[in-house]
Amino acid sequence: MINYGELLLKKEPFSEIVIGNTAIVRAMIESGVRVVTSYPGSPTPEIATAIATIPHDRRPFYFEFSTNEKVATEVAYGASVNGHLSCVFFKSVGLNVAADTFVQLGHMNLTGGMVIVLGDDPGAHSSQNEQDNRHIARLAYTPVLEPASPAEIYTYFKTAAKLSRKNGMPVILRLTTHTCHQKELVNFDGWTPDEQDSTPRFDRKNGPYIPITSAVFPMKRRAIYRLSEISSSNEIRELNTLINNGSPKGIITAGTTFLSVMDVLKDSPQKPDILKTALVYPLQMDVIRQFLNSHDEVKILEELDDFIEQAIKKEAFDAGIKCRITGKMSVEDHIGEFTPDKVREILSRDWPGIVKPSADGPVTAKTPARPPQMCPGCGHRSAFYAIKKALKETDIKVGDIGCHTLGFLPPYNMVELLMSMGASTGIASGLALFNNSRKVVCFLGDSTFFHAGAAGIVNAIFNRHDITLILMENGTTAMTGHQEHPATGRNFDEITERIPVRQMLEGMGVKKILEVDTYNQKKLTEAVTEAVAYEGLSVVIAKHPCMLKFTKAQKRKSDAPVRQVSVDTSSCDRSYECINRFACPTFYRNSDGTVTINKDLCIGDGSCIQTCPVNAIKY
Ligand SMILES: Cc1ncc(C[n+]2csc(CCOP(=O)(O)OP(=O)(O)O)c2C)c(N)n1
Repeated sequence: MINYGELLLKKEPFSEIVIGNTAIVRAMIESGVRVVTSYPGSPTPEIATAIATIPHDRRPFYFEFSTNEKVATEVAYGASVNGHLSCVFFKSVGLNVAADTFVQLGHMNLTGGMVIVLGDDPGAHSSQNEQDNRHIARLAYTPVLEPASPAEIYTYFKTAAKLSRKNGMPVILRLTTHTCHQKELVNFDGWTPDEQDSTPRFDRKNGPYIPITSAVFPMKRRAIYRLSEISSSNEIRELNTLINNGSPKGIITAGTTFLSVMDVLKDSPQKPDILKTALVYPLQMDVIRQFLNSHDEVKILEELDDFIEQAIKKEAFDAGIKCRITGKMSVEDHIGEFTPDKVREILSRDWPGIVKPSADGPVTAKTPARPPQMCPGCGHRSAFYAIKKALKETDIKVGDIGCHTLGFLPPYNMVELLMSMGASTGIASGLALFNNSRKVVCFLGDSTFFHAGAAGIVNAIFNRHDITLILMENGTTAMTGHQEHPATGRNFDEITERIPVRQMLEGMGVKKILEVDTYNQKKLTEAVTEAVAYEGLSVVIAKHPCMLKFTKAQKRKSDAPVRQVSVDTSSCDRSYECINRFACPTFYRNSDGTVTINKDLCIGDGSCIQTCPVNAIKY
């Protein structure tokens, strides 16, 4: 097995097949990054997984999971203005949380430099939307580099770090789900460790660092000037790819779409020329103009919005360039990933003489659909099963982001509205206004409580909203891979002060708090009934450790076989409570109507035993 920790610290050059999220860590090390921060979110958490392979005492930089993306950005900013090269990484929608600080960064003088690694999610594999963060980068005057593969992630990061430090400006490295998770053989350079210099270099003379009235215009001017410095730099010019096939037609593209274009054109007899731009904001317009001027027709292929298309068309118009430029032609061109299938579909539609439609039609997934579901033994399942018994069909149920979002699934149907991390309490408060007949119940995970949930709870107390909050405390940030959070008693590297959820709630002034283990279903049903009847904000802490995390830890400790449940067919009355209402995937109904368990799935937690009306489930 590869020891990634040793590999990432190697002083000599080496080659290895790695995913993008691992390649980037070596780039951080070689660039001399001193401070790295994050809040977990797909597709980037494996960057932290790679960091964790390096022993804490040998790690050349400091790393923390901060409480949310905004705080993570602020910690990285503080380190940068203290003279240390820093990096923050998070998922697409994390930028919305960080935005208040992020939008300001381009205006500041980041003396140490700062790379912002954004994991965008075309295809919305694990996000509530496909937001194209190039728009937000533009709003914040922040340059964006977009690599297509792990090898490019590695080189682009190093260039981003260098340019950021040189220009005192943040640089975004925009990754997507597929660049993060793709595997490729990457040739890594050697690395000479720096002296670990801890001299704080913050000097207000490098400012202004107080963006008020008189400072705002000069700061904005400087941001715009620095943007053009970065966009005209030779370092970035060297990252562009130009493929000259001697064609009057050309394609301008970026990121992983480039790989799809290459794939589709493999069997095309008349290959157009291709320009892959490394910098997607701002564009290197001299390079673009030259490409347009040397072609009769140029097609712009980019995932999600017509972002570079608009900039290129404006440039061509202003410069009076005669080349015909086409980009997005339909709504569907703005939606989903630009996989080879999708690029073939577009090119065969727009350039039928060059690309033929696939003879077999679009390749459809051959694997059976696998909808998301809670794990066997999940405490959230037990909670939803019990809570459903306490609520009326007409009660309004507001969900939040996390594994417990899956409570929206049948048979529970316990989530009817969902928005963004920490939003449930605020939304519930709004639903409780001018509402004299329907109770409002909302759910919140423990990591999300610290991330963005607390403010909504304080608001509910402050403004006397009549809602019930069910805090689903499973002792981890489960959905993104079991990261620690402030109530777990550990940070990324060490034991730390625990910040208990209950004490926080008491400190905020919540008067009605009930706490129940979700495996005690009867007690939880009673607690929720009592909480819903209470006037004002009531909180039920529905707690049970994440069983996936727990069983993994158990397996590490011992290989002893886990006990499992079985169904006594002689006493089973075939009411199918375990399948139809508890819905643990372990149970299945045979063709003869009997119920058995899937031994590959059952973890022996026994939370199902109490659901059987005739006690037919036994260890
Ligand atoms: C702004 C934002 N940041 C990060 C994420 C990624 N994310 C999705 S679920 C989740 C964890 C939620 O943890 P918790 O609230 O404890 O619920 P659990 O999954 O443990 O039930 C995170 C970090 C996101 N969706 N949005």
